Order: sequence, then C-alpha cells, then structure tokens
Amino acid sequence: MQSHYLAGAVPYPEEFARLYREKGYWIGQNLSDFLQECAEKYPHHIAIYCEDQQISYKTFNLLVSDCAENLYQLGLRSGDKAIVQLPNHHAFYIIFFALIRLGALPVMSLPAHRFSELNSFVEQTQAKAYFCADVGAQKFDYRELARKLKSMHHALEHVFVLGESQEFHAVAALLETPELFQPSQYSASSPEQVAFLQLSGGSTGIPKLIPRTHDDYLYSVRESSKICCLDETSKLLMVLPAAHNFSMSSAGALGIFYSGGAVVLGTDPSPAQAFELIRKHQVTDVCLVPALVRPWMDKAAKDKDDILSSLRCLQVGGARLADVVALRLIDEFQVKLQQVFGMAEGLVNYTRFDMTKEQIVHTQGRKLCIDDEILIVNDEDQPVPQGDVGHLLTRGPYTIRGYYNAPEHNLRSFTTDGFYRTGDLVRLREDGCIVVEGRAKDQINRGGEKIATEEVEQALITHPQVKLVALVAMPDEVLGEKSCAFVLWQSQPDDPSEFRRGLILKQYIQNVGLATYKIPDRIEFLDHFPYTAFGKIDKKSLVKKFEIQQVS
Ligand code: AMP
Ligand code: DBH
Repeated sequence: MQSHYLAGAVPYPEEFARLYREKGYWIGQNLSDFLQECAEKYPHHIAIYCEDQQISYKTFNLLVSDCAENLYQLGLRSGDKAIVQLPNHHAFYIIFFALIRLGALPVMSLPAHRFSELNSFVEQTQAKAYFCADVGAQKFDYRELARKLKSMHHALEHVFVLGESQEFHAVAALLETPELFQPSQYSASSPEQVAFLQLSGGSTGIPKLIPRTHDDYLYSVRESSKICCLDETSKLLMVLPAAHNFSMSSAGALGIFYSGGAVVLGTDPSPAQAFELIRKHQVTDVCLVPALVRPWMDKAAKDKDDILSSLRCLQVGGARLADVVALRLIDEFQVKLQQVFGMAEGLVNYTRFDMTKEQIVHTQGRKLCIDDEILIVNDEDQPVPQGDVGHLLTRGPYTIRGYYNAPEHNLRSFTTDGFYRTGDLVRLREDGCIVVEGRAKDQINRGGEKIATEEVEQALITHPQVKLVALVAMPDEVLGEKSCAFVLWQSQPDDPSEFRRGLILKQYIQNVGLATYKIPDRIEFLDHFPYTAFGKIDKKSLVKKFEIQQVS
C-alpha cells in the first residue's frame, strides 16, 4: 500500500495506521465520496451561498463531476498537482473537489501570495495547472503572474482564470456540462493516500507544503463538526481565506458540508459587510482571527447592535486571543465563544461549549482526539514538570509525519519518533486545557497570517545596499504582531534619507514578489547589530530595543 504513497511525503508508520483504523478514526473514505455522500444525505439543502447564488448539495456534487470531467478532457490526470489560488467564491470548493475526484492534488495558496510563493509551489510540486482570479486586492493582476510562471515552468501547462480569462481557460467554462461524459477513466485516490497539499506558515526560507491524506483530514473534519455542534441548520459565515486550514476544517466549510449546513461566502471581513451577510442569511456561526474581533466589537457597540449575541458560536483562532478580549466578548456582547488553537500540520484544540467560563476565557482549549499525543518539553527534549511552560510536540491520527519533499527540514521539525515540533510554547493544565504562552519558532504571527522571518530576511539581503538584516515581531494593538526589519545599510555618498530608504526596501520586497502581508511594517536602520554569545544576531535584544523606542 505504501509503495503508492505520494513521493516526497512521509507515510504514517503501519502500526499507527492500523491503530487509527481500529479505533475508528480512519474510516476509509476519500474526499470525493465524502461529498457524494453529503449530496445523497442532503440533496436539496443549500450548501453554499455566494453573492446572489445559492447552490444545493445535489447541484454542488454535479458541478464537481462536470468540472472533473472538463479538467480530464483538457488533459489533467490522476497524480497531477494543481495550484489553487482563488478568492472566497463557490468555484473554490467546486474546483477543490473536482481535482480530488479525478485523482489530482490541489495545492492550496492564499490570494495574498505573490510570485515568490507561487514560484516556489510550482517548483516544489511541478504543478501542471494553476487556478487564479483575474484581479485581486489593489488591482493585482494574477494573469500577469500566470504568464510569468508559465514562461518559467514548462510543466505548468494550464491556467484557469475566474473572471476575465484573456488568453487562458475560463473557470466558468469548467462548470458547464461537458458534451461527452466519460467519467470512468478516472477516480479519486484511495483514502490512505495524500489528497492535497495544505500550506504552512513556516519558519524557513521556503514555504512548506503539508501533505494531508483523505483519512486523516476527514477524521478531523467529522470530529470538529461534532465538537462545534454543527447540524443541518448551521450557517457558517466565511470571511477568512477559504483555503486556510482553519476555514477548511476546524470545523470550517468541510465540517459544514459534513453536517448538511450552509457556508455563506464573503470576501470582506469588515464588520459592515459581514454584519449585513449575517443578517441576510441568518448566519449561526462565524470563524475569525483575533485581529478582526476588535473592529467587530467596536462596530456592534457603536450601533448598539446585538448581532454578536445572535450567533450560536463565534470561533476565534489562528493567533492568541487576549484574555481580556475573550472576557469582553462574553460579558459585554453575550457571545458564545470558542477558542481554536490549530495548525495546518494537524493538531487542533478547542474550548468546548460545556466548559466553564474560566476555561473558555483563559485557555486555548483541549485536544480534538484522546489519541492526540502531546508532549511538553524543555530545550533538551525532556518533559517539563506538569503545568510548566515548554515546547509543544505532538503526534496523532491527523498530524503529519513530515513536510512534502523536505527531508532535511523534517529532521529538525520532527523528532525521530515522529512527533511534530510545533514551535509553540505552551502550558498544559491539570484539566487538559492548553494555554499558549509564546513561541520558539522564528515566525511572526501577523493577525493570524504567519511570516517566516528567514524568508523575508533572505529577500531583503539580496538588495545591494543591505549588508545585514533581522526581522522581528513588534507588538501591535490590532494585529497582535507586526513585522519590523532592522537593517544595516551600506552607505553611499548620495544616500537617500532613512524614510526614503524604508520606502525603497518595502517596494523592493513587493517587487521580489513576496505576499503582501510579508512586506515589513516598519524598517529601522542600525549602525551595529547586537550578537549573542554564539555569534548569532541577538533578536531578543532587538525586540527590547524596539520596546524602548516605543516608550520613548
Ligand atoms: P500553521 O502551522 O501555519 O498552520 O500555523 C499554526 C500556528 O498558528 C500554531 O502553531 C500557532 O503558533 C498559531 N496559532 C493558531 N491558533 C492559535 C491560537 N488560538 N492561539 C495562539 N496561537 C495560535
Ligand atoms: O492557524 C492555524 O493554522 C489554524 C488555526 C485554527 C488552523 O490550521 C486550524 C485552526 O485548523
């Protein structure tokens, strides 16, 4: 069985796979049959509301089959990889499931990604197809990006554009019923196989891809759907990027499909737009990152609007929710809050609805599965005393054993016995709840969007005037953290002002083609860098330096 496992992915060891099957976590269903089953159970329920359209489960499933057939006729085959970079639109889900149905592997990308990330994904996967929108935020033209990628990668044969497709294939045409329908030539991969590649925020120069199997992913979806108490009357507002792991599976759109409810798609997370959608569709559930909570509360308070209390559940995850904000949500806005601490690599923790207020406010919840193994260790990988803060390591029925095509990196990110090193510093309480206390990985969490500092540093250092650079997190009221680049500038006689230099470097990062959220929020020029005793740039003292500057 394992000989067919996706090359470059690390399979679960056989004894664990057996255990997860015996325990009923892995039920041997692929994502295509999952959707088929949802359509059989709830044919006439609405699965997706998108703009003025509403799509029933039956139609959804038929559109997926049509799309799979059209893609097959255009040359996509089982095992092919396809990068999916689409906005929150029903086409996203149809294409995701269509690729799965024909045995191809979707590679998830976010609308904010730019050339640098996309180029890396195509390189890493040898993707044969790329799905994108026509234009995005700030009039960014994805078709230009597609042209560039296509000219550089021969493997990339097909580009599909949602909207004005110009010389490329139109996504709309994929959703039309094909004239000739011969679905028997293809099938989804088997349940224990890798179904798609999910995205990691990462902590190194190259964005990492996460191979998730049908079996492991669907287990987390079904269990999440139960924990979140979803049912056929649930309506989930989706204003976070649909491809994000939180949006997909915790319980996310897939959790909703499992329970026969509906996903309401929105492209703008601002409270004005979101509240309108909540009212129009009588939304019951919303998932948000902490950075959005404040503007939502402010708007509700200003308008004396009780919309937040009308929800069955407001989920907050992706970054640490401040306890005071959690308390305010509950006390002032009567919100039924659920904290979600998860990762695209696997492990997800939830506060449960029957937990005490203290647990819901002050913890990030309890693991999804009793067989999620959790270790909290010190720098030497030794367990810390119960209740102490340490590094969170985890292994379990839906946590990967390795990143895609990254053997060297995997040696650092996983222990020899397969535990994933999350890079999070946490405390495990007697009651089983986890409290996220900090982070050991070199990553900035900018309102839930993760920035691998090394990736941005590597880009900045290629600028001819930059001699040395370090990217660090700075505290931010709204986003939790923002990025600050400290730069040693190679002086020249006609040097521009520091202000100008900052603008030049921000523009430079944009031109390199890094995702918009990775452009440093602030740039500081230094004459000397502080070093640790080991001779590494001392980021801790840079952070302190920044705090000093902030106060003064
Ligand atoms: P990724 O590995 O890119 O999917 O990002 C997952 C990471 O996001 C986790 O390892 C945490 O660092 C962070 N994260 C997610 N949810 C929370 C949360 N509720 N509180 C604190 N950090 C979180
Ligand atoms: O931040 C994350 O990656 C995340 C947060 C909440 C996640 O992957 C998830 C839930 O599944």
